[in-house]
Amino acid sequence: MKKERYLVTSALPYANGPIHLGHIAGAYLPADIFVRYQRLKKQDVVFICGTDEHGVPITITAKNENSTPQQVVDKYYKIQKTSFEQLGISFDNFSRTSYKLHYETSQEFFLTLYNKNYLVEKKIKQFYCTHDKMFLSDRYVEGICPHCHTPGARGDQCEACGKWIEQTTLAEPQCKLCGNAPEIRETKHWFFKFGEFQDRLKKWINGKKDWKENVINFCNGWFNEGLQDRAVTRDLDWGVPVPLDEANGKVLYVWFDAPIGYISSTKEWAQKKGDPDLWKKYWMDKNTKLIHFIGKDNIVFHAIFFPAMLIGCDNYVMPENVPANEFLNIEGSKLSTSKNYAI
Ligand code: B3M
Ligand code: ZN
Repeated sequence: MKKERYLVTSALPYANGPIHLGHIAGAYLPADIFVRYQRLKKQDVVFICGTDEHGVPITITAKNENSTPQQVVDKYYKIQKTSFEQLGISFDNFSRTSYKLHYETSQEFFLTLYNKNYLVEKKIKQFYCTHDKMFLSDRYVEGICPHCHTPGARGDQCEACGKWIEQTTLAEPQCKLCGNAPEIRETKHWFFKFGEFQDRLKKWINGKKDWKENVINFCNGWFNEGLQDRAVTRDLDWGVPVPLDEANGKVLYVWFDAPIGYISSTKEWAQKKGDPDLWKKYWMDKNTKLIHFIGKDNIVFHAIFFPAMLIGCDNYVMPENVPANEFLNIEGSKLSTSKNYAI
């Protein structure tokens, strides 16, 4: 019998705290069960993971712990890796998005999309904190969600309704660092033209018969509203530098570089095996079944955002499935590292 080839990924945990039971139940244990089953069936399986070491969750933790982002990720990478080993989660490779190989892979990806005209430069308005002297990307600002009106919505996404937020539409915005109301200033960013991929994505997802209903419904909600251009760069001093001369001081949005981490981790695995090109068989041969195990808060990134990037770059396989699991609640509340509510 011909072997089936699987590339299985578990969401890359932010290296901003120890992993908790919610992570394990959502993205790691189910993936590990699936992988072990396929291995027993003698299928060709590679199980990929690693720490997500960029973005505001890391820089905010650094501020809170009075240390640097580098110290934070070094500390939690070790703690998380050890936890996964002790739990017996059987990754074939556990990498880090701060590795040079990942920087190169992400920058190459950005340039490919840029050269194909899928990225456009735009001047936009962003919140700026005059006290902390910085633009308030993503989680640096919180306010009232313009869609569902829940307080505590972040500058990139509202956890309550799951919608993406154009940060200047938040009501009563507050800087997460000092609590002051930010002012609005102009800055320049690169936007990925998601709209161009809507028809292909919609057709692709709605042709899936074995995906979880919650995932398909969630995606259709996005398509009904219409996919919009989204900024994939940020004004931050921690992250993968944008590989353009005129982007001095800007970095890639963490949700742009993080999923590419699956590719760089597979590259690292291939290098360790002594066959550096082996990763291509898993990412570029259409017979591969790519499966992303995630928690349900990451659906849009894995079923829409990353697949659009993959289509934009050509010759990559598309996910075969995106099993997204529900949150594990304790006493009615979701476990969360950033809210410090976890076991
Ligand atoms: N680090 C979010 C999370 O831990 C994010 C996942 C990245 S997967 C590419 O929920
Ligand atoms: Zn501030």
